[in-house]
Amino acid sequence: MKIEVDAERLAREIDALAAITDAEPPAVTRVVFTEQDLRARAWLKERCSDAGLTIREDAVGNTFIRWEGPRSDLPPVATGSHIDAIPNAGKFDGVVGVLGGLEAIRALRKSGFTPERSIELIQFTAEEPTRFGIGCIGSRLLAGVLGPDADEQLRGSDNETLRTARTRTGFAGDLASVRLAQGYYAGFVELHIEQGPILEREGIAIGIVTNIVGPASFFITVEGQGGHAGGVLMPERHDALCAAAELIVKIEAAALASGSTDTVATVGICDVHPGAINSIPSRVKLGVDLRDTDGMRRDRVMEEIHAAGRDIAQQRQLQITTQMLNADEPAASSQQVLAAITQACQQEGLASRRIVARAYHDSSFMAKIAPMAMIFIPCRGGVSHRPDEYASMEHIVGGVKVLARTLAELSTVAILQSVGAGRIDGMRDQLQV
Ligand code: HGY
Ligand code: MN
Ligand code: MN
Repeated sequence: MKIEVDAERLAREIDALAAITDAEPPAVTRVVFTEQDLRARAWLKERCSDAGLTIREDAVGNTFIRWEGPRSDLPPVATGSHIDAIPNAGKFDGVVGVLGGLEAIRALRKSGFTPERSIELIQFTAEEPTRFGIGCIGSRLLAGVLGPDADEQLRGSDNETLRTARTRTGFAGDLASVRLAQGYYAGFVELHIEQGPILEREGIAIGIVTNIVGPASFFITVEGQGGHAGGVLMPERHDALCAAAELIVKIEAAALASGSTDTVATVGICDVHPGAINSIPSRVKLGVDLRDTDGMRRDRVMEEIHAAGRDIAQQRQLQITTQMLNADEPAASSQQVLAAITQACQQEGLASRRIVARAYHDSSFMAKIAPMAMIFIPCRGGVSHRPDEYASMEHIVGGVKVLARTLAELSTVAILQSVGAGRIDGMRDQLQV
């Protein structure tokens, strides 16, 4: 089967989508449920109906674009990613997986391939945490990691609940209806830029993702005593920012001392109150992001951070409290999907290597209900979440071809019914490549 990708059209589509932004190009800002998000969704749906695919949206705006196969009695296979973008981001994060997924379907149709199982492309709502404080809301709800109570529990930065925001933008219905059962999909594979430097540094075209880190995020609030920057002498102070600064260094030290470079910790938010140059900070809110491929090790580091907070609170006579946002398990890829991706790389003659995903993805949650794996392509300098994020069309086309072949393989009934049979074992042998 020869897979031909229309690289020009795909490049035009990536640029057209990037132009739907709340930021000055080349930066992309497209926060969920904003006008730009809705414009981008409408634009995507138009491209998908032009391609002759059927479209359905669920109560939170996850969008399901389906290529119907004759065996509608069997669970479909799926691919997908996100088109929302954090402020001042690039144009490839998530988009490569959505537009690349659409192109993979178009290329398969053009090659004359007909799937036995249906193939579905999913555009997930709110992969980024920008508006509601946690990411992957659409895929968490779909996989049952979040329940319908998220409607009232999740509040946006503008204090709007998820229910108000989604219904205001036209996504009505009971949030419980978003949930898909275990086994709803026979397999899920996501194409994404690596958002790290390894593939480019090693000159390798495809990363076959074996596992995705487990993300945790939480707010730490330090409540001290404010006062006049001149009138309060140093020994009498309970300066919230000095305490926070001490804790930030302890957070970094805890991650560095975990025993593995797979542990990463970031304090990405530091809100200082009242934020006046001549006023002692009375309150500081820190936003902490802590990840690891090993959930136990991550939780151990998290406990060390909480203990450091308790010590600092005691020494400096102030309050330190924590509000957990999420602490998700790492996700492991399915051998079956990994074998299909490996075979696809060989058929396309593309060098590949196994790799860990250090960003989280919708695949992290799709792994809860379906055999999952991811396909990474290199991005320049490993840069992401910045306007200079860049992936070459050569690498994008390579990723789309591997995705197309993987979907073709997974949509073949035999492969999924022969799990454990010779065919999978044969592919598993190749996996040792
Ligand atoms: O933060 C992440 O890992 C993802 O890009 N939302
Ligand atoms: Mn991202
Ligand atoms: Mn992403």
